[in-house]
Amino acid sequence: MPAIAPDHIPERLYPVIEALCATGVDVARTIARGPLGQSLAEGVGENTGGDQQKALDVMADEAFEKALGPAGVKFYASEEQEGVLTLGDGAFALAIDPLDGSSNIDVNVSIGTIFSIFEAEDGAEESFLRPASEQIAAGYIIYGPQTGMAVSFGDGTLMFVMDPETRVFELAEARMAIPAAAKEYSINAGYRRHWPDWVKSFVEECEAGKEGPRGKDYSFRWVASLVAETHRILTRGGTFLYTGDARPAYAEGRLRMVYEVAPMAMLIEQAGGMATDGKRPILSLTAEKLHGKQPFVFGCRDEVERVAELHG
Ligand code: AFP
Repeated sequence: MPAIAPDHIPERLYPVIEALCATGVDVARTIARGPLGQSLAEGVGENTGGDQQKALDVMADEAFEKALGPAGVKFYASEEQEGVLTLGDGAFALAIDPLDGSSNIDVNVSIGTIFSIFEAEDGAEESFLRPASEQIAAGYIIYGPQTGMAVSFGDGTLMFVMDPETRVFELAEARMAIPAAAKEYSINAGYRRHWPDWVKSFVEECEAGKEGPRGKDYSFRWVASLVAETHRILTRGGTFLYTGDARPAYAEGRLRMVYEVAPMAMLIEQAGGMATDGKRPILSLTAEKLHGKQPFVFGCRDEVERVAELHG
């Protein structure tokens, strides 16, 4: 029984999407067992980007790498692998954050897998170091109260939910539409003292609420799981900011262009939202390094445009 039906999926990408979903079913089962299974949150090392690697990061990476070669992925670029792996002679180049939100693994908060798909070029790295607008598909799998998948093939953003009885991903929404107005904003406020002035100005306008220039109250949300924040914003609107700040090694923020920022930008723009580096559209930018960081602002169009005005 395939993990997802071929309806709504371009025929040539179906084997890759089905392999992602089938592996996602297994990863979801492992996460749902939590401490009943082997330790998932135990630190097992450091990845290329210097982020701490948890056991589940490595398990998920191994599972996706094993499944995607036979499904047509030629080049595999993972947050958990230093270089690009050649998995076979398929037509696609797939970038992946196998398990995003690792700091939430042992506290039962939604985490996810993020993926971005290009046509494979001749060279491995050149297949990924190219304009983000050349993605032919992008999406995430979210492991939460529901296991689900948001995916875009360039004609809207679709939302699927895994039926817990059958373990099959079923279509829940054929065309997500981010609401025009936001009531929430998301940023790690613990680092306020390090923010650039234009970020402080945007957040202070939201904090000023009804009495301030925006003329309405906002709620603040921070889950520290990009997939969970994106899912909420796709579903009910909002604004997310992770820009560069004054901390050492955070000049370009924390999120990685190739397998976090570019795919989320495609999903958001395809749902009628906006995704920038604070002022320029993410999809107009080109990754220069496989694990390079990228300042990221996304969400409701009028909010992201306000950020760009303040950025000046
Ligand atoms: P981890 O996978 O290392 O937990 O990082 C998650 C993440 O990349 C992204 O999912 C969050 O939005 C962001 O980091 C949280 O960063 P802070 O811990 O600095 O708030």
